[in-house]
Amino acid sequence: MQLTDRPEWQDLRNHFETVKNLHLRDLFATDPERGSVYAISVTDVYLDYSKNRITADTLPKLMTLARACNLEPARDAMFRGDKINTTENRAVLHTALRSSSSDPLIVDGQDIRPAIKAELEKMTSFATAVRDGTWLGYSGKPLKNIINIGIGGSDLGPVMVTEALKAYSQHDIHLGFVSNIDANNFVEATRGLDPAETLFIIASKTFSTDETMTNAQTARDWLLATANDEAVIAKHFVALSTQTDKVTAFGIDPANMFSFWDWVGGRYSLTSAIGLSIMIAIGPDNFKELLAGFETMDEHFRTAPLEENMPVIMALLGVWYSNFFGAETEAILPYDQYLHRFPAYFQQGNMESNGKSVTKAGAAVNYSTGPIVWGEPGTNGQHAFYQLIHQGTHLIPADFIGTIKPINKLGEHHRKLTANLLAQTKALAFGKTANELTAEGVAPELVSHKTFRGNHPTNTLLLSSLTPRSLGQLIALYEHKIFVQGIIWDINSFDQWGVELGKVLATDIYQQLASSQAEGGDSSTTNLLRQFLD
Ligand code: G6Q
Repeated sequence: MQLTDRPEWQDLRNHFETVKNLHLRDLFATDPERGSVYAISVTDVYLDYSKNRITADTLPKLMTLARACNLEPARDAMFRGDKINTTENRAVLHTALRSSSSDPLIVDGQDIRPAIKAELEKMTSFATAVRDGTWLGYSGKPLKNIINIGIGGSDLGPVMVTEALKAYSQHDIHLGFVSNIDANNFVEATRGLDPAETLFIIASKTFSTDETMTNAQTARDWLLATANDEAVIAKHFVALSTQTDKVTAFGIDPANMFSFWDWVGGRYSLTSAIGLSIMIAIGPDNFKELLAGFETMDEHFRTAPLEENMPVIMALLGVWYSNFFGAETEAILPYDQYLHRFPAYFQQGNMESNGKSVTKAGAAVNYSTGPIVWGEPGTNGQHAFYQLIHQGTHLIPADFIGTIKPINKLGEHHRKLTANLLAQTKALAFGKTANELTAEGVAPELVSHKTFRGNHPTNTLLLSSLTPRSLGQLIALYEHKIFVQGIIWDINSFDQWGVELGKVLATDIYQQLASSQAEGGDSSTTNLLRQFLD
C-alpha cells in the first residue's frame, strides 16, 4: 500500500490541520511542564524536543504510523543481518562492528564476529606501532605524517571524528586528508612533508574509485621520487579495503591491508578498518571507547519501546515536518567547534541514504523523502545564515547540539557559548511580537521589520561532555534516525545509484579531453569542452 493511502497517514493529515496554526508560545503556556515532559536521555545524550510543533496526540499518531510501516520487524531484520539492501543484495551490519556480543552472527553461512575481532586487533597493533614510533619508514625514521587518501564514506567519517576528538589525539602526529581529484588537494596536504616520515592510508572499499586511485598513484610517485625504490611502498602504504586482489595489484602488501566487508556501507564505515586514521590519532583505547558509545545507542535503538526511543522520536519529528509541514531542509547546528564537520558528515549520511524517489519495490513515491541537510557550527552561523531561519519564508527545523562540560575551560567562553545556544532556540520558538515591540517604543515603521514570528521548531541535544563515548552515541543516534525514516518512506537507505551516471559520463568526457576532441554530445558540453581545449 502506498504510504499516503494508509489510514494512519490520513489520520496524521487530519491531525496536522488542527496543529498547523498552533504557536509554540501557546503550547508552552498551556503546559508549564512541557520543557521536561518532552525530553529523553540515553547515557551521555540528553534530548529536549519540547520546542516542536506537536501536541500530546502527535507522537502517538506518528508511532502508530511507524508500527503500520513495520518499523520494529525492519529494525530486527537489520540487526539480524537480513539482506535489507535489496538492490545490492547485501546485509547492513555496521552495528556488528561495534557490538561486544559473542553470539554468532551469520552472514552467507559464516559467523562474522571472529573476523571483526581479528581486524580490530590487527588495527590495534599497527596503530600502536605508528604511535609509539616503532613502525619505521625507509630511512629508519618513525612516520609522523599520516595521510588518509579516500573520498565520500572513506573520508568524511575519519575527518569528522578526528576533528571532533582532536583533544584526545596524539599531538606529535600530523594527520592529513586527501579526497578531491583536484591536484590542489594533494599538493597542499603534502606541502613541506618529508616522504621518509609519511604514511599513506589508501581507504577505498572498492579500490577502484577514480579520485582515490588517482591520488594514490600520485602519492606513490611522490614517495618514489625521493625514495627511488619500489620496496619502500611496504613501509609507507597501507590499504583499507574489501578487495585484496586490487590492493595487491597496486603494489601494497596484503599484510598491510586492513579488511572490511560488503555489509559495511561506505557512509556507515567509520567503525570498520576505515577508522584506522582515527585509531592512530586517538589511540586504540579511545577508539574502543568510541565503539562502546556506538554500541550503547545501538542497543537503545534495538531494545527501547518506540515511544522511548531517541532515534525513533527524532526520525518521526523529521517526517512530521517534511511530509506534513512541507519543510524541505533541516539544519544541524553544533555549538562545539570540535564538531565542525558533523553537519557535513550527516549531510552525506542523510542525503545519500534517503535521497531516493522510488520505493523498495521500484514504484515512484508521491511524498517527500530525505530533506536537504546542512549546517555550520554556532555561533558562526548566527552571524551568517540564521537571519533566514528567523525571518525568512522557509520552515527550517534545526538540531542544536551542545556540550555541558567544556573540554577547554577558558574564561567565560563556555558560558557565553551556551547562552547563545539557549537564546537562539528560545528566539526561534517564541519570537517577538509586534505588540511587544510597540510596548518597547519601537518606531511604527520598523515594527514589521523587527518582528520575529517564532514557532520555528528545534531539538536541543546536550552531551554531558564531548568524549569518544558520547560522540559514538551521537553518531549512532543520527544513523538510526536515517534508518527509521527510510522505513517510513519505504525506500532503500543503503544504496546510492544516483552517483553512478556522473561517473560514467566523466569517463567519456575525460577521453575527449585526453584526445583533444570536443564532441560533447550536446551543444553546451561541446562548447565547454572547446573552452578547455582552446
Ligand atoms: C557511501 C558511498 C560513497 C563511497 C565513496 C568511496 O556510502 O558509497 O561515498 O564511500 O564513493 O568509495 P570507495 O570506498 O569504494 O572508494
